[in-house]
Amino acid sequence: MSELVLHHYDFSNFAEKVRLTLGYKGLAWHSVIIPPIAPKPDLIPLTGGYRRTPVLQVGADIYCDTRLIVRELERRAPSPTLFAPAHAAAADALAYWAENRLMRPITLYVSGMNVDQLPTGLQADRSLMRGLPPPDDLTMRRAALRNAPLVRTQLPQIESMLADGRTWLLGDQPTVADLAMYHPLWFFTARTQRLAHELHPYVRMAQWMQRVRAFGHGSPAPLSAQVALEIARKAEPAPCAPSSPEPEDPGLGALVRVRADDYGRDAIEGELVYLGTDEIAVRRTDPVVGTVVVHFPRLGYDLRAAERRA
Ligand SMILES: N[C@@H](CCC(=O)N[C@@H](CS)C(=O)NCC(=O)O)C(=O)O
Repeated sequence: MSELVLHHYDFSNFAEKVRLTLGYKGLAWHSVIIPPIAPKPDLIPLTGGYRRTPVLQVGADIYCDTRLIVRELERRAPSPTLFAPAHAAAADALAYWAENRLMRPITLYVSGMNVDQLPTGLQADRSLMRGLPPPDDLTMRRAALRNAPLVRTQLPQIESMLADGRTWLLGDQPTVADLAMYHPLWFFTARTQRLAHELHPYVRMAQWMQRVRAFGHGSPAPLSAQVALEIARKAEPAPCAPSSPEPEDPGLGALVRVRADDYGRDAIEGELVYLGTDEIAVRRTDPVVGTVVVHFPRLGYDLRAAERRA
């Protein structure tokens, strides 16, 4: 398998989802530590503007968003699977719930209760990323208190999903839902133990979290950002599989703009080179890394034709 390079930082919970996938599949990978806040001068030449974390690089192919990254790892290392056909669709739906309705209140609760522990500038950066003014500590504290009940409403739901003694959320095999549900809960105590008591009543959940944690992170080896850029510069993007566009899609070869539909909405422009049922790929040429292909999931991203500049 070509070398896997993960661009990430330690306290990113979405990165934890991918690190655990690498562990579950027993993979060796290279670890590039990126800054947790913008600017990210050694990441943007690869992605063309996408700044969220994590990003997977394989030579001159760049995969954005964990929804696609985990599936790409599955494609390259199918066994053991996280997408057993009988459960894949339900797992996807559960993952969406976990990473949106569950995740957002947890983030606001945990961040607001740990304001004194946050790296300088983190909150201002995150607000900017969502088009909001930077909050002061009191505003963050209020948001934490508003969101605590929303978290407490949902934790028993997870416990009840495990109530029949099942090993994994959807039965006897791990799926992507286990990883997507785990990482927001991991975030609870990733920085401090201050809110650990919120998880204490949930015994089955604790045992299940222990099983997910046991996947480990595979075999990471540190890599400098400069070497990662050099790897991209020297590599050619892999040839694209045949596309399966919808009639409404921009034509292959068109100049397109792709951006996240929720937050971190920086636009990436390039030539549309692949469209699958749930993947978009654009080719771009960058002064630092040359030609790369940047891959996004379809769901969660806005794809449209871009104006050709004169
Ligand atoms: N849908 C994205 C969400 C990724 C995400 O929000 N990651 C957070 C870190 S956990 C982030 O990008 N924060 C801003 C940053 O790292 O610049 C995914 O699944 O990868």
